[in-house]
Amino acid sequence: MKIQEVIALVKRTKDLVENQELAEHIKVKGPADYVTQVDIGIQNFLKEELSRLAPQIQFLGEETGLQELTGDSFWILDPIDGTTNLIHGYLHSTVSLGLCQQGEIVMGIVYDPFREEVFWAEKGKGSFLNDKPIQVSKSASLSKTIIGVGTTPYQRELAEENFKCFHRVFMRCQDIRRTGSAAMELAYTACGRQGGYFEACLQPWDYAAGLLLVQEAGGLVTDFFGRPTDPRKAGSVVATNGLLHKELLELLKREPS
Ligand code: 2AM
Ligand code: CA
Repeated sequence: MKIQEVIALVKRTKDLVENQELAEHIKVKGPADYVTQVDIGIQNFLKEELSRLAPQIQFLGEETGLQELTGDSFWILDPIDGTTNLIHGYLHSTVSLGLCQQGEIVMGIVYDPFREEVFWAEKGKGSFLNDKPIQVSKSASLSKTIIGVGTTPYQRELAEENFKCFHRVFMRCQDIRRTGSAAMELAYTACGRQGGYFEACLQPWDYAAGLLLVQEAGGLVTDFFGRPTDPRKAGSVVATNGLLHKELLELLKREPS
């Protein structure tokens, strides 16, 4: 199976992502947590097509939730990362697909149909945006870069601590940004549009693909405590160009309660 075949499949979701009528068919999963007919349509389409392309690989998708996976090899799909944006026609949503083998992401694709941008990476082979290689930014200081933040909208009890972190980071960097799609934040970190990104309590499908994009573009991904990210588990994510990592982690230290 070649990554270009998988990319071709992922790009076939464009019409579904851009179908605003389907995006308005919404089901509430939890606080600030929604699913639309677009999410479900894309997941069904890719699940079926991927099993045709590679029948031996298992499947984990956001809309089926975390489950016991017995095999060594499985896809991790977020059919729409940035569902709230999709519902509002905000045009910042991505399809995120990773391939996990023996606990490691070996292939990652983040597709933004609104800008026709496909970010992709294979383990050991670098990261690309469409047909061009990409690298993380070269900024060695927060003061010279943008930092993306994520608000963990479904766990409002973390808001006070999160927003204290945003304040600390904002005072040190050029500016902060918030796209509403974790996969897009990671892709933008991989191609150097921003020096880094962080968010508490993400799920594997939010960051599986983006994690590899950042690593293969020369960057670093850990949790808030600097520990390596396990793509099979939920947790916090800090992604940077590597040079900014220590400075950013320092600002994310939780204050003693
Ligand atoms: P989603 O659009 O696929 O739901 C926004 O801060 C980021 O958090 C988005 O990438 C969003 O992904 C993700 N997110 C939203 N609800 C979530 C949940 N219940 N668990 C984990 N991630 C979630
Ligand atoms: Ca989603």
